[in-house]
Amino acid sequence: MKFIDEARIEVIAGDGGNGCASFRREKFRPFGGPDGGDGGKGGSIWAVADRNVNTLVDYRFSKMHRASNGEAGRGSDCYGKGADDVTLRVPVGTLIIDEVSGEIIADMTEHGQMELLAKGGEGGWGNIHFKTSTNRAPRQKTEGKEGERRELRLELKVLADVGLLGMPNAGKSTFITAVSNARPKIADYPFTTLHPNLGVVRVSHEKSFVIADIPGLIEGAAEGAGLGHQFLRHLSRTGLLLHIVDLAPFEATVDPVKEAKALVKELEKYDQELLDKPRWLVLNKVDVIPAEERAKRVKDFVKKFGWKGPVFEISALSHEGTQELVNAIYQYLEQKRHSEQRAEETQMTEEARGISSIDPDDPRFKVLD
Ligand SMILES: Nc1nc2c(ncn2[C@@H]2O[C@H](COP(=O)(O)OP(=O)(O)OP(=O)(O)O)[C@@H](O)[C@H]2O)c(=O)[nH]1
Ligand SMILES: [Mg+2]
Repeated sequence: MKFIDEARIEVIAGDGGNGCASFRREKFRPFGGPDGGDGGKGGSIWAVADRNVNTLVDYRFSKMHRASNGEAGRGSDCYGKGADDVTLRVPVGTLIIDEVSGEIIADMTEHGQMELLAKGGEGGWGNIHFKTSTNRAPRQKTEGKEGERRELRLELKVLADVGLLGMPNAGKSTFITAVSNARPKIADYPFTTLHPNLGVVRVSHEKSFVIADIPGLIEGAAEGAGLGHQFLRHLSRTGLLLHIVDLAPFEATVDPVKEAKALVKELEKYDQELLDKPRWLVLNKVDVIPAEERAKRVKDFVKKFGWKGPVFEISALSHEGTQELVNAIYQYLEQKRHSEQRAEETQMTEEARGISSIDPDDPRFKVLD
């Protein structure tokens, strides 16, 4: 499932420094010529596509991006210093649109691609440039030009990195609300969530991922019970599934282990590939379990469920343990991304060397006796 991550920003390039009008004043040189230097250029603002940035979430926190002004020129032939450019790193796939004209300024399709968003103003000229044979003492100078300023909309189509699985009321929507910008409806009745919701989780600066909350699954979903299981298709492109379990069901007759097993069965019926995806167990609602019982309840559950993978204990409501889970997810996704990148690079070098392009059955490569 794709959704559009969006941010609105303002970019303001620096103004150019003014040129200077001044004259050489030195002892024993009564009529020193003009020596006013040029102003420096204002800083420009650039966008660069970076595959290590995943979402636009950082741009919701910092909306205004400014480059410094160039320094003014001074006497004694001093040129003003140009200001540094500012570079904004955006995810590969970001579309940059002028908010006022609606014009697409850039489509950042490739890692490393650089585009100018706002040009810094040129510096003004100092009076040293205006000296002519007839005017040996010019007083002219020009002002620095204003830097460009633009309001921009950034758009990025994103796919979910992580999918939430669980029975109705397990706390999936409460969890995505606790950790992301998504605000789905939360209620204590089953099937509150009717459509998938995506949320962006910001771990820290330039570190973020996307999570999908889907409707709850119940036993018999494959046969159409509850809302069915067609929503599982939204999780097919995710890299990690979180199986959220209500460890403290309100009704005493409900057995969390039985429910968790039923969910895995439904997953199996839907698609072996989804079942084989990396899956972590997230035991939710630990806030309602008395502290002294917690460890035993968790241990019993894991044992009866026969679970060997990673386990997290959280309270989506009080946020206990949610940050640790978010950090672990980010680390996991990051490692995965790096190994995929490495594999891609190795493949590319092998292709360049012609290794993988040689097919032993290709008649062109047959050795002739
Ligand atoms: N005490 C406690 N209650 C929680 C916690 N997480 C969720 N709840 C409550 O459980 C109920 C169900 O939460 P939801 O987040 O709507 O559950 P869901 O898994 O999204 O449910 P569906 O959308 O129906 O599949 C709500 O009343 C929540 O307030 C928790 O950690 N502790
Ligand atoms: Mg929900």
